[in-house]
Amino acid sequence: MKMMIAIVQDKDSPRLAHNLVKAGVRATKLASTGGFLHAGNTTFIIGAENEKVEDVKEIIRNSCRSREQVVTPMSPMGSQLESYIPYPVSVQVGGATLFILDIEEFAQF
Ligand code: 2BA
Repeated sequence: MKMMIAIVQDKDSPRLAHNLVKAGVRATKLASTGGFLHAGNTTFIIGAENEKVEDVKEIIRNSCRSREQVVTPMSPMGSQLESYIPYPVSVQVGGATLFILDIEEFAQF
């Protein structure tokens, strides 16, 4: 069994949740925050049998889109505010960031 941890954009979260339920895949959704953009995103925790992992990857791939996001960087520490001009920069966010871990034991009581 594997633990799949998928970090996705909030906009893709309802579609991914729907597609997982439709495929009979069990998942837990957590509200999370990206460390770089400080924007909300959604983390899915999915316990999947080994033979289901590729199917789940496909569902995640098909449910999530990559998007451009424009951010204005925060002022660098110690800089003179009057000389700091924050230029917006564009970053490419997601599809999905996926971690797959081995599960030593799975139990439900
Ligand atoms: P954030 O940390 O808010 O990052 C949003 C996007 O900003 C990233 O998209 C990437 O394009 C850019 N970015 C992040 N850190 C950067 C840096 N140090 N310099 C320049 N650009 C940077 P994604 O790579 O698609 O990541 C989307 C979200 O997935 C991240 O939101 C974070 O919540 C999570 N994530 C990505 N890689 C991770 C990792 N190695 N470990 C844990 N979480 C990760």
